[in-house]
Amino acid sequence: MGYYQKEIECAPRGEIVALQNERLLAQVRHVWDNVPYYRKKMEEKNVTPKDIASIDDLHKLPFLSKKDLREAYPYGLLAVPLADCVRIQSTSGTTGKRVVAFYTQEDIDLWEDCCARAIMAAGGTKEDVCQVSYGYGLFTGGPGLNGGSHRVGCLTIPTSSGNTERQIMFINDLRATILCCTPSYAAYLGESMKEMGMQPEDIPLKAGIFGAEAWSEEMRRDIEKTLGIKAYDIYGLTELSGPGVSFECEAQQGMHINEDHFIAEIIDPDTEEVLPEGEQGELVFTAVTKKAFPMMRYRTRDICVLTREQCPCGRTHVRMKKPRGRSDDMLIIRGVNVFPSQIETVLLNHGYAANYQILVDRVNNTDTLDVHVEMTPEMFTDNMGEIAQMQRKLVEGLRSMLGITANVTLVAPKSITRSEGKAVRVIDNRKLY
Ligand code: DLL
Repeated sequence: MGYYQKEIECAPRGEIVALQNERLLAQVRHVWDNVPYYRKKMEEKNVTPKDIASIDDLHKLPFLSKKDLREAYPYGLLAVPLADCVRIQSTSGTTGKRVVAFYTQEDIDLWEDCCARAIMAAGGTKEDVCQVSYGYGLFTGGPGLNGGSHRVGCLTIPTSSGNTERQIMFINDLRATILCCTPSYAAYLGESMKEMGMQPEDIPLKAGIFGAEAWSEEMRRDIEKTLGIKAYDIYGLTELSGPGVSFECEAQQGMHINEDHFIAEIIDPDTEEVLPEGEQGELVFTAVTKKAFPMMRYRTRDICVLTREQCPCGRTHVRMKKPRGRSDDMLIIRGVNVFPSQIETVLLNHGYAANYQILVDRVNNTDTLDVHVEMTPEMFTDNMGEIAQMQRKLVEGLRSMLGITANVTLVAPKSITRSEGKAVRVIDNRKLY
C-alpha cells in the first residue's frame, strides 16, 4: 500500500516531536495574538505563551469545548481576518447553534492532504475511480474526501449521498474501485446490490473509506463480505477540519492520527487530568497547523484509547482505537450529529412540555429515530386529523433543526413514565460499541 507523504507519515518519533514542539509554540503565539476569547481563558489560568516551551507543557493550556464554540459563535474564535478565509463547513451544535468552522486556502490544502493520506493508505492511486457518497455541502465528508481524491489523482465521482439507484449505476458503469461514505450507507448499498442479484465478485469496488459514525467490527466484516472489499475506518470532526484527523492503514488496528497537524491527549472527562498512554478516556486535540480556526485542547467528547505500539505498515504516528462512546449525550443518527437538547428546543418552541422520549434503533443497517411526545392537557384532543396535523408540524420543525426526518408520535398527557431520578430521555437500542 502506498503513502501520500511517506517522509512525514513514517518519520522517526524524534522528528515528529521536534516538529510538534515548533508548531505548537507558533500556534500558541498565533492564538494569543489573534483570538481574544482564548487569550482571556489563558489569562484566567495564568498562562502566557512564555510558559509553553514544548508539548510537555500542553497540559497547562485551557480546554475548548462545544460550549465555547456556542459562546463565541460565529466569529469569536476566528484567528485570521475574514478576508483570508475562503470557506466554512458546519455541523450541529448542542442547541440551535451550529458549529461553524472557517478555513483559509492553506487550511483546506492541509485538510485535503490528510484525506489523501487516508485514500492512499486504503490502496488508492491515480489509477483508481473514487466515488464520494458522503454528503456534500455544509457537512465535511463530501468536500474533504473529494479534495483528497483529487490530490491522489483518482477519477472522482462526486455523487454525494442518497439516490441509491444512481449510486449503484455509477459504481457499475464507471467501474468505481473506492467507495467513501458512512458505514451505514455502505451496508445499505451492499444490501441493495445483493437484492439486485449482484455477487461480491461482480462489484468493481476494492476498498471503502467509512466513518463519521461508530461502527462495529461485525459491521465491518458484513460490509467487506457483501461488497467484496476491504473496509477502512476514517475519523474526524468539523472543528478540526473534518475527515482525515486519523485513518486506518491495511493493518486495520486503529487509526493513525496525523500528528504533524493534530496533537492528541487522553484525559479523564471528570477530573480533566491527562491519562497515561493505553488508558481509556476522552480524546483531546490541539490543531497546530490550522490558521483560521485553531482549536487548542479541544474536547472531542469521544471516548478512546491511544497506542504507540509499532504498526506493521511502517507509519509512526500514534493510533487511536475505534471510539467507544461519548462523554456527552450526542447521538449520531444516519451520520448526522443530534443532541437531545436540540429536540427539546423544538418541542418547547411548539408549545409542548419537556415530557418526551427519544428512541433510536438500527433496522436493516439504517438508523431510525422516533420521538414520543406528550400533548399538554390544553392541547389534548382525540381528533385524529388534528393529531396528525400537530405531528406533521413537529416533524417539519425537527427536520429543519436536525436536518433529518424523525417519526413523531403524540401521546396522551402523563402517559410517558416519570423517572424518580434523572429522566431517561434517550433509549438507544443500536449496538454500536
Ligand atoms: O463526521 C467528519 C467525518 C466525515 C469523519 C466523514 C469521517 C468521515 P462531525 O459531523 O463534526 O464530523 O462529527 C464528528 O463524529 O466527534 C465522532 O463522535 C463521530 N465520528 C467521526 N468519525 C468517526 C468514526 C464528521 N470513524 C463526530 N468512528 C466525532 C466513530 C466517528 N465515530
